[in-house]
Amino acid sequence: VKIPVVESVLKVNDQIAAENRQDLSRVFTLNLMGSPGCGKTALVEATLRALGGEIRLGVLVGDLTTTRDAERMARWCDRVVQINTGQGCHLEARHVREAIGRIDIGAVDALIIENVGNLICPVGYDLGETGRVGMFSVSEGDDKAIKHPHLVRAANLLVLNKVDLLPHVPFDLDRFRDDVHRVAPETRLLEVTATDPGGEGWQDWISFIRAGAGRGDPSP
Ligand SMILES: Nc1nc2c(ncn2[C@@H]2O[C@H](COP(=O)(O)OP(=O)(O)O)[C@@H](O)[C@H]2O)c(=O)[nH]1
Ligand SMILES: [Mg+2]
Repeated sequence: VKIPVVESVLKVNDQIAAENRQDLSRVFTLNLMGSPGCGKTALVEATLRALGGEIRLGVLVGDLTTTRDAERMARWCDRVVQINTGQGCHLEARHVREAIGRIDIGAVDALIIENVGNLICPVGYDLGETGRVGMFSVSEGDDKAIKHPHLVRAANLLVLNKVDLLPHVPFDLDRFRDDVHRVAPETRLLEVTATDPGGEGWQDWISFIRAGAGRGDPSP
């Protein structure tokens, strides 16, 4: 007897991600993952403000139901697509596939995908991105990196946001840095304030995007 087997969701996802990767071969595509409220949209907004006149940027943003984030970002960029996932706690490659069909992807050098706010579910789904950015913020507490090692390990770059709040919240920065280093010794950690950009971490973020723009391959 031949028993029918349903292909795994992840296998199908990987196939679609490979198609995305092909279509995005000249687009520096970042999959931005972090908890709800860590400042993902704020980081994207500040990036659009800083680089919008210089680099052709596009944004995809995943959210359960609203278009609030897309509205915030559309103030700075014409190429914004909102993806509503309904009950889904993460973006999948098929969402990105559909969304890149809605913008003139040939006119985009760098694409930021704000994933659904979640530190766990998005990690398992390849979207066809060039690189993954893991984001935390100081108001979440200094234990979040060590408690989410899969995200930390999966990320090509880590961002710690809201460092302006360090004087006001209990957050042991050395401990956080040590934890990150222990889990992913090679991965850079940029410390930023998305709502008041400036300083070394912010400059490194801007340089990272400038260096990648127009390249969809992760090699240097
Ligand atoms: N103090 C401070 N607040 C921030 C910073 N970045 C974002 N926020 C605030 O944190 C809240 C959540 O930000 P948002 O960008 O919506 O986070 P998202 O859910 O990850 O997209 C908003 O009220 C932002 O104004 C920051 O660097 N410092
Ligand atoms: Mg957001």
